[in-house]
Amino acid sequence: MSHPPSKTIYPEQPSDKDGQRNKEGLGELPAAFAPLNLPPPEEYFQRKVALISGITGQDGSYLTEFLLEKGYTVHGIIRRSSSFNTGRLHHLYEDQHERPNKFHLHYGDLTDSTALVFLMARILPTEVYNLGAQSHVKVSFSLAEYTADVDAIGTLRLLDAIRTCGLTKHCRFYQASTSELYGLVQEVPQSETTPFYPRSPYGVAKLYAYWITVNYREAYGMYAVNGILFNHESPRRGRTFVTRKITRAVAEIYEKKQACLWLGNLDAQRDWGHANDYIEGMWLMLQGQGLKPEEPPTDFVLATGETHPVREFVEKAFGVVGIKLAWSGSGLDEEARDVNTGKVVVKIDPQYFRPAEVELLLGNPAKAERMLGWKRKVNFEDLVKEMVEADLTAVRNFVEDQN
Ligand code: NDP
Ligand code: GDR
Repeated sequence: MSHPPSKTIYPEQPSDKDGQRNKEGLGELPAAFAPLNLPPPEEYFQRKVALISGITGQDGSYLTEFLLEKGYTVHGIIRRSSSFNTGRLHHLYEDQHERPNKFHLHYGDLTDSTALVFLMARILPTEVYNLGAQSHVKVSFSLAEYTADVDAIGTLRLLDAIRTCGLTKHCRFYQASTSELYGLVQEVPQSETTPFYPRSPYGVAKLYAYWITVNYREAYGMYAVNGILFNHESPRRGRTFVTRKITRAVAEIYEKKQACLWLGNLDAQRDWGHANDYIEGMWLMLQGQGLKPEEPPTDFVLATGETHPVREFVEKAFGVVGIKLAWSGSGLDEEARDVNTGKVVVKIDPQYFRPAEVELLLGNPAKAERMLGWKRKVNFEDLVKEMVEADLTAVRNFVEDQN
């Protein structure tokens, strides 16, 4: 694939009153609309400055730690919220005395182009990680338009902010793409070449974001890549995602603070890895690892290559606190009892089912392993154990995180 020239032709200008084309016409302009007075890329890239959207989320917090460790200056975009939304970053803020001027938060929103352009021009990042999203699949059925605005058009806004500031050759762009693109899977396992078939407004919005990232790479020669990441979890996972909902409930049930865990589809299968492993993969994608100098950037799947049903996650999580389950019934009447006490600890609630479900995800990370030298480190059992143990500690210490 060859890169197009770095110049673009301005579109025809509207006719003037006499029906004549404006004689001054804009003619050929550089790809950037308002180039800042920037040094050439080689000099510019001496700095290591990251801009992260979605910094307050699970992945944003791990990525910030990772990049600060590597000596980056990290800027994050946070949304105005009437409640506290920086809990996952709190410990990094406390480190400020040890790393002065290395970590900065700015108000902004993926729905606000002006703010994005302003931040881009002020920060002049060398790497942009677009992790911001309405990321809950079930919620996207209720907030379909909003999800499209943030997840799809928000990605376009961020890419255009880079262009507007004349940074197309000066900054690298990571797009948080997702295994939800595969949806109704067209092959098993799924790789970079598997056709997409999204099954939710979230998946469809992310499909636009995927393609606009590819398009800007091809149209403007931008270093823009998609990381197609399969589910990744951690103790920092939001509590409405199934893994964290389960591990928190197991801890609460074990400590006798909750009676029963209510879930939806137990048969769905996911390729679950640890978020911290996936962060390194994101960064490697922006370093050009495995690419020859003349090769354009390329997209990668990050996955474990294993899949497990939700039911198995439930069993393993209860197993960590020594509770063995006995399942009975089927469909909406399925339930699980604690074998020792006979109490029902898992039941089904139809409100947690989705209008269209993604039944099976299983990723093939071979390309990332080969080109990036990336490999997940944490296995399924250790992931479940770490999450349950973290929730046990939190429940015992009355910690109510806001995740
Ligand atoms: P989270 O839901 O934990 O975090 C989402 C982040 O996006 C939060 O910081 C949130 O801010 C922010 N955000 C939401 N709406 C906006 C907006 N309008 N403008 C700016 N920021 C906004 O997600 P994860 O950390 O788990 O995921 C990170 C990214 O990776 C997301 O794009 C997700 O779709 C994608 N992804 C995640 C996978 C996973 O398994 N975790 C797998 C594949 C892709 P606030 O804290 O204020 O809500
Ligand atoms: P997912 O994650 O939709 O894969 O998206 P989630 O944990 O929400 O669901 C996984 C599977 O579990 C089933 N399920 C339930 N899900 C939730 N949330 N709550 C329940 O009570 C419940 N019961 C069963 C679901 O039906 C589903 O099949 C996540 C997000 O992080 C996305 O942003 C990301 O793109 C994908 O992972 C990869």
